[in-house]
Amino acid sequence: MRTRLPWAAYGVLATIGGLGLAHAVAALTDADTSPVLAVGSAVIDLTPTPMKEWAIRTFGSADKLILVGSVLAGVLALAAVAGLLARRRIRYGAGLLLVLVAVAATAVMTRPEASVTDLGPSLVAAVAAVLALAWLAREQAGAPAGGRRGILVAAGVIGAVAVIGGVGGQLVTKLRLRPEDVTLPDPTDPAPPLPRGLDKQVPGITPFRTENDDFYRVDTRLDTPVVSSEDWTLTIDGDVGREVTLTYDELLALPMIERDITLTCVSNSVGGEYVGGARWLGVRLTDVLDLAGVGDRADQILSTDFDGMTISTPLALATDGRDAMICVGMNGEPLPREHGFPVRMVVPGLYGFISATKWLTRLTLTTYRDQEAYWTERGWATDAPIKISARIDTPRALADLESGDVVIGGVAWAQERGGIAKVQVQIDGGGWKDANLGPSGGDDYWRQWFYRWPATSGSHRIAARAVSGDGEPQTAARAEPFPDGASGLHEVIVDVA
Ligand SMILES: Nc1nc2c(c(=O)[nH]1)N[C@H]1C(S)=C(S)[C@@H](COP(=O)(O)O)O[C@H]1N2
Ligand SMILES: [Mo]
Repeated sequence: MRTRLPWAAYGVLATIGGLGLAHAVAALTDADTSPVLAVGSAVIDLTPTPMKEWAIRTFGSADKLILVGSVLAGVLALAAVAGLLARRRIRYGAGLLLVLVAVAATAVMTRPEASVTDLGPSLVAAVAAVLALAWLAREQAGAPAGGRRGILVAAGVIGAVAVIGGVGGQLVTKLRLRPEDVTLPDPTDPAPPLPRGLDKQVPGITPFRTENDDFYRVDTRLDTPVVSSEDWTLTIDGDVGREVTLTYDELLALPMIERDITLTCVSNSVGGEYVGGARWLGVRLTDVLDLAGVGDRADQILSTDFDGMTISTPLALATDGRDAMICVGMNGEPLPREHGFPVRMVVPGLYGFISATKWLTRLTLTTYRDQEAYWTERGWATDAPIKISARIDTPRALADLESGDVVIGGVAWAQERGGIAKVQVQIDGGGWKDANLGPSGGDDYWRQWFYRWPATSGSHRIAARAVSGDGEPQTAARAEPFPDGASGLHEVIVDVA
């Protein structure tokens, strides 16, 4: 036992050294090819949808951290085994390390837009880890005579490489993530000023406008892509009259519209956080499509991001007169990198997974029969309008309240259904009472609401429901997010003293 434990540690140390160095190389070249992240991304792509949904529900926004942590833990466990094998024969240990790197390299190369240079970090990891293990093994062999000094030096050097590589890689990535300095044009078709919401009046209510830093983020990536506006182009191809490619400056030269739109994720559970309201600046999608001239066979717009990830949007819905946009700005600033810099799509009324492509580079006019997008391959719906929904922001579930005047408040949305006409509140299964609505930010934007409740002591159940402007009530029928969005009423239980 005493002689084995150090060998397990050598395996782990050698692997950490290799990974640290690979992380630095990845940061200096292209941020997504770090071996651990590549394996994590592959796991995301290969995970069956129900399990992915379970992970999102259970871990919320920590899901990716937990994923990367698990991958790392698995790798280090195998690295310990590699160390133990190396005790018998260095070749065996090195062999297992090479198998690990081969798995990572496969994950790297199966990314849609992978190129041979993306293998750099994995190769560095392989060479560094094997050399490190060999060094430790040699010092260990000489240990009885030469004492422990040689091993300590080797371990120190390898540890330092791991730390410097890891921390250095993070610093370089941080630098690369700095926003680019671009100037956006003023909208030719501006949005009216957003009215003052209920933010001040109703403590605990969701702000009427979501700040960029607070805007939910949902995508399949483990890193934040760095796409430069100078290298960026948008190509419109497929069933078109002529293929068109636009540069960033050419896009900015087109007429700009500005709209307040509430974005929603299909993975949002009833009462969940994956929804946000922002002011978007961009070009009308139909203006861009018109440059190429859409043919008469296409029924979907297959959009592709810089890395080959695809999203499909029903052509008929995207071009039915709604304010579908190719966006460059969010809340008065260039798009943040997390939200798709330099250019993304936003289509009001459709869940993000069939409309809101970030880091957009291509629009292909095609058919659902001919081509499938990322989530279509995984069983999600192709037609997924956002479901009418009211959320209770305050009081929080299981809150302890004082009896007397309690203000219940939240937000509700019914994009492309005439907005919100009514929100109603129900206490303990009694009659539905109309809530007060905040000002309107337009039909594609959410609406704040509040209801004054004379709370009496005891445990109470509060429910809310919305009715859309075109007269459709929110359904109470419960559905999970898969395959076309959650439904049901948001309810919270509170305790009144
Ligand atoms: N390139 C790319 N775009 C994407 C995604 C993605 O995984 N990759 N996720 C989509 C989903 S599911 C949603 S809900 C929205 C979320 O946009 P946000 O992160 O800016 O809130 O982006 C969409 N655009
Ligand atoms: Mo989503």
